[in-house]
Amino acid sequence: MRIAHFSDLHYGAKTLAEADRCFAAAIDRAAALGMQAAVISGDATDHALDLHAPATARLVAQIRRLADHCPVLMLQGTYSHEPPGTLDVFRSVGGRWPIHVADRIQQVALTAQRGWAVSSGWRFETLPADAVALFSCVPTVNKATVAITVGAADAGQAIGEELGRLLTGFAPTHRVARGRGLPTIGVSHGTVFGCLSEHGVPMAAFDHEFGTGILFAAEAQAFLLGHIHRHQFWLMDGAAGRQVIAYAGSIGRFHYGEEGSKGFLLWDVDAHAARCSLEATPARRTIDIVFEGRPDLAVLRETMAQQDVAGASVRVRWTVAEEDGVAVDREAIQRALAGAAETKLEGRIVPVVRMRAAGISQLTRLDDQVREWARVSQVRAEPLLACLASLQESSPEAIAARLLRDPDGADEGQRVASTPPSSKTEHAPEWADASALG
Ligand SMILES: [Mn+2]
Repeated sequence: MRIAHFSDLHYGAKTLAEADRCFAAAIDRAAALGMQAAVISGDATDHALDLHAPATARLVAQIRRLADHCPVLMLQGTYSHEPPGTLDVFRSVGGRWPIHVADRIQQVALTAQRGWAVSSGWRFETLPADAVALFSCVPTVNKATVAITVGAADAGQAIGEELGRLLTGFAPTHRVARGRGLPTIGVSHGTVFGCLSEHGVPMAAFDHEFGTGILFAAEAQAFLLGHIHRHQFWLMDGAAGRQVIAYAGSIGRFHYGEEGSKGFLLWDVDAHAARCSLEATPARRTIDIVFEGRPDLAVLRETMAQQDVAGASVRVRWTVAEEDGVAVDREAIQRALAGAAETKLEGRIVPVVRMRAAGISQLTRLDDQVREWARVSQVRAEPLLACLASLQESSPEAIAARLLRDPDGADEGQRVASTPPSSKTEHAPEWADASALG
């Protein structure tokens, strides 16, 4: 079975042009490639949309167009992007083929008549006789609901354990389906432990929803994921054949600094194997130019001359000391960026907190800057460096947990974190501003 997997469309007021250009192209391409079913794995919208918003009309029109090509399955995504109830309207949209909205844990069979048959409970007790493919749907888990039941501190772990049980519980139905020669497909929206964000940051906190182990344990051939905006995949060859887990990534490039291609996934899934390939969308190109200090117009012009600027979105960032702030010529920067489709100028002004620390901005390492600031401010650097190290090495949760466990007897670095670096009160405002050092 050939399945088109779209994710994280993020239709919204500001994202409309990018989302709609990319999604429209993706639908055309997927239709040309002969998709037999379409899955949207969450975050169809970027925020709550009014009915009269242009983004609503465009999204509904595109989903309708998709449903004229093949059956569509839409999964509930992150609540802040897609508030509960957002997808209800698509149940009434119609089309040549049906649109199914999965906003609870359930299994859905695609039938020989190209309809959707839905399990009444969390899984089928008996697989429908006319099923041609089995989809197991795990929409966004509402952590707040779980926290009310088991307490906030245990919610993350409880969700992990329950999801593990749930996914393992799907395995017998997947084995039955496989025995009948049917492709089995998991669909979910969440964070896989250790995956890479679109900015290249590994997601390695311990409150993430899944490890790849529990996803593979569902014994679905394919696991279609949404939430992380960067395409990536995991493979395993085991008793259930070749299993593949993959994020489609977002349909377009919604932020500066996002790495990698954008697109949708074309999946080929049968009872024993799955494979997927990324089909690129015409996502916008972004160029990021960063100055430590005042933007140098000559350097800027030179950089722009080396880039293919036409049609690109260009962001220029700089950091200047408060006293130099007025001297940045935004008009001149805009002129240097002529030809760009969109420009964004972000100046950051560092308050005057280090009157006698001339040259601190030339220090590239943050710990060197802290040492220099401490020297100038005549405070001890060690406790601050300990704080810095713990910020770099520990997760916010681990630091908070340590402080809660031992609020005043903790090590020196933690004590300093909650009090100004000196008993002299005149240092307090400086400390408050010291966060701007970096
Ligand atoms: Mn998203």
